[in-house]
Amino acid sequence: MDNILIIGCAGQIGSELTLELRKIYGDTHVIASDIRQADEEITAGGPFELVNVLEIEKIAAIVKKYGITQIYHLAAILSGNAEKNPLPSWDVNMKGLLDILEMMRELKVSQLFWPSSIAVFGPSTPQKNTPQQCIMDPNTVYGISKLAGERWLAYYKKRYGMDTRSVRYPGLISYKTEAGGGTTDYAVEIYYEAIKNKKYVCFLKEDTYLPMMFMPDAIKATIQLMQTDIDKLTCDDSYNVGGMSFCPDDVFRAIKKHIPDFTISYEPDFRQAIADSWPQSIEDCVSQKDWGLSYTYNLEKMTEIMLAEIRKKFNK
Ligand code: NAD
Ligand code: AKB
Repeated sequence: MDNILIIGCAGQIGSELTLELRKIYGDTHVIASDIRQADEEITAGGPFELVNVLEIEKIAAIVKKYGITQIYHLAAILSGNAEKNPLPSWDVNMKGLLDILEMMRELKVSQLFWPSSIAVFGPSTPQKNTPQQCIMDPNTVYGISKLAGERWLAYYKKRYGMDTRSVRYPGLISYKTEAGGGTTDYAVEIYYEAIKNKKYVCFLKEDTYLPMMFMPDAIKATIQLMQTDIDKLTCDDSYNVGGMSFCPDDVFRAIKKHIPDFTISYEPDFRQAIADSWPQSIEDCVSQKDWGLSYTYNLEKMTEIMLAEIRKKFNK
């Protein structure tokens, strides 16, 4: 029986992935952890530990206490926040990962999921249908940490035979938990502002295309990759995952079909340069072939669900 540790369970992905994994593996077999308190749904639904990923001895003690066999390491500082505080962010993103890899090797924990990002790509990368293998020259502290992290995953796999798995998530959109300080956050905020104030000031330009994905598709993909027979996995660093590609104006128009008096204005900030260095769309045929990546949601379906769920939250 697998015992799973999630590090960073209170965030945008962790708050949904934890609940999904508990449905599959059982509440007591999925240990949630974060540096901050998580929602009651998580803390009351199964084991929860308050811990900083940089305190590796404490994480090792948790691993021994629960007989952990798999780790989902989600704790990170995302692109926008990392640019405000580069060196401390590098520590969380990079030292955090290396300590986990080394601790897993020593304690013989077999399987790791660690997410990478479209941020591994940079200005010299082909921007449309970005392939699995191509030039990667990230110019943000977050992107550099993700690219280095991918290489460390491949290193531990090759050198120590560890089962490390990863996907390059695009921007993720969800209604359960706020987005965590990234460049793609506008695509979450816009739905909240549409419901709350019927207007939104966007920090990216209207025609900034980025790869995006609705959270249920991301959770399904993550679990599918982790459950695939290791012999089928040909990629030793991180798999491309494409999802949709849209720009702020596309989301605005999709929302306007439901809220005709919704308005938008544009005040691009420092995140525009980050977005401009990232791909507009991603090619993910290797993921489709190796582990059956597929999608259920497009912009229209996602918009209907986002608006309905946020309305419920705010009784609007
Ligand atoms: P998030 O910021 O919402 O959540 C991260 C969680 O990690 C937070 O709950 C935070 O409290 C926790 N954390 C931060 N520092 C910590 C520390 N020192 N010790 C323990 N916990 C700590 O981020 P997310 O969107 O859930 O992203 C999770 C992972 O997925 C990250 O690695 C991120 O880079 C990656 N990713 C996310 C997206 C996206 O659009 N959400 C896209 C690509 C990749
Ligand atoms: C961010 O914008 O930083 C994240 C990501 C795409 O990695 N959402």
